[in-house]
Amino acid sequence: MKNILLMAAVLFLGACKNGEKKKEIPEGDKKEELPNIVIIYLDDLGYGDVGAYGATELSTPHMDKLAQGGVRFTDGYATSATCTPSRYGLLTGVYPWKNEEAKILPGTAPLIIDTAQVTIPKMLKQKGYYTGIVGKWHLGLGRGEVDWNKEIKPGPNEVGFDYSFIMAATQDRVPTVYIEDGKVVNLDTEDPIEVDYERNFDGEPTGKDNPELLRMEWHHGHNNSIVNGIPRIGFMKGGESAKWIDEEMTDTFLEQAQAFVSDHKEGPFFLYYAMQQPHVPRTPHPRFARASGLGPRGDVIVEADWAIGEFVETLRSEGLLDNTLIILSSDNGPVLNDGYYDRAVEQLNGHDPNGGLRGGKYSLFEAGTRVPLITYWEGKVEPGVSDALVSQLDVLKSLASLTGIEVEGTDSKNLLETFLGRSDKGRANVVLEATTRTAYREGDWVMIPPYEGPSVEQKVNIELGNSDGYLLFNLEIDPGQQTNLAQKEPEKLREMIENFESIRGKGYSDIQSLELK
Ligand code: NG6
Ligand code: CA
Repeated sequence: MKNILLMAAVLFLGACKNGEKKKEIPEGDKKEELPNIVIIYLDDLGYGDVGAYGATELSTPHMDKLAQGGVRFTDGYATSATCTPSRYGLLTGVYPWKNEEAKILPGTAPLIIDTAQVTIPKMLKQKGYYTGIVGKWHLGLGRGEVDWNKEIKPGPNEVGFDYSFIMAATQDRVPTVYIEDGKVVNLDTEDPIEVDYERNFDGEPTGKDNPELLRMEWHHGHNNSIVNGIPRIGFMKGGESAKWIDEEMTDTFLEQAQAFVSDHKEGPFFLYYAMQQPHVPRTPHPRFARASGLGPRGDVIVEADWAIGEFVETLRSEGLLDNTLIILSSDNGPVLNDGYYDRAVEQLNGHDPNGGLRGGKYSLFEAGTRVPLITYWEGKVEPGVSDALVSQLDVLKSLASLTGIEVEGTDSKNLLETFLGRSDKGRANVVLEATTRTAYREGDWVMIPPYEGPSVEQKVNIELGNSDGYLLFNLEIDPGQQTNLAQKEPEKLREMIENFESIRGKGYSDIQSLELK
């Protein structure tokens, strides 16, 4: 009897010990138990631009490796089909159509995140995380009328980032300078920067008037100030010593991201590594020029993939890979000609950036917002492929759950178990957005309300999802959204509209009469 009791006690203690060992999700009380978190975010990378998502003409071994050792989501969505709203949704967990300012912003736009709002970095700071952003911001800076020669705020540092090394807007928009913790890097005070999106500065050349100064031609838009022989959106004067060199941007951001990791390896840290590829202008470093055989768009994807490999190698060599959750995704779908002649269309060579989906950047069809989404955490994430419906909105509450933080409100859902590959449960529905126009996915169904406007945006040659009647698709049988079932499935359509309106409210369409036809 005594022996049996003793054995039972030993077994019990053993079980507790095992239980303790198995407790893989840190509760967050002790700083050292918290994992590091990195979001690697690409700009305009399409669903089909990654080998793991079916690309055959383009090689992305480093992203593929993350997909193979992590969870590759087939149904992961960005919150919008363009950059600013999408990034707003990712960082705040709030649907971007709830914020009227969340539209593609000029480089002079004020900050659109309320400094009182919850954001991923702000939330993580509560648990002692050191938080940083390296790369593209595009969420506005200052309160309007920014003086680029003084401290520029509010910006990332006022919404939760301890450290920031950013470009203000996009690679094709002025100011074409890096900003570190609110100050323009390498600025010569004798040569102050001025920026204007309405008027040029006297005597300054432009893409429109000085084609002889260009080494990259503009196709539409992009004909204002010329920097490094590339015409941009917006006018800029001065700041010569501070101007970035486009071909070095990948190395610059990578070095910053690596230094951030090495400097804060004691952890826990959160890094938002917001890469510029493959957004225009596509300017691969000469090491990557012609690396893909698909022209500059392919080359910069290969370049980005290399940088991701280097970055992951830094995590490995610092001994952090088993204690770092990596989330890799893109802010919106792909576009070929986005305003410069760079042979992206001509040199496609059979590559399908959409991965079989309809539409693209700017579109309410699937390719606008369905993007590569991969989670990776050595020894913690159960590798596999997940078809759970997940949105980048959900990163916020899932990270809150991972780190033991309570968050009120937002549109984010805690899908931590799903992101870690331990559950197939996704969200039941998601509102899709293409800069203010919205659509609705529930289960395998997608409903796109009627919208005015062209069905195809001619300049970028992308179908936008505008039509004068409701569109209804079943993605399970029709992933390419070729067959509109609105007439054939009126009951389903009604149910989708009702459920959509219960989240979105009415008045979402610019077409007044929304009677079902
Ligand atoms: C558009 C630009 C496009 C790109 C986009 C923003 C023109 C004609 N087109 O207005 O080139 O910069 O804005 O892209 O100017 S995003 O990925 O940042 O949303
Ligand atoms: Ca983008």
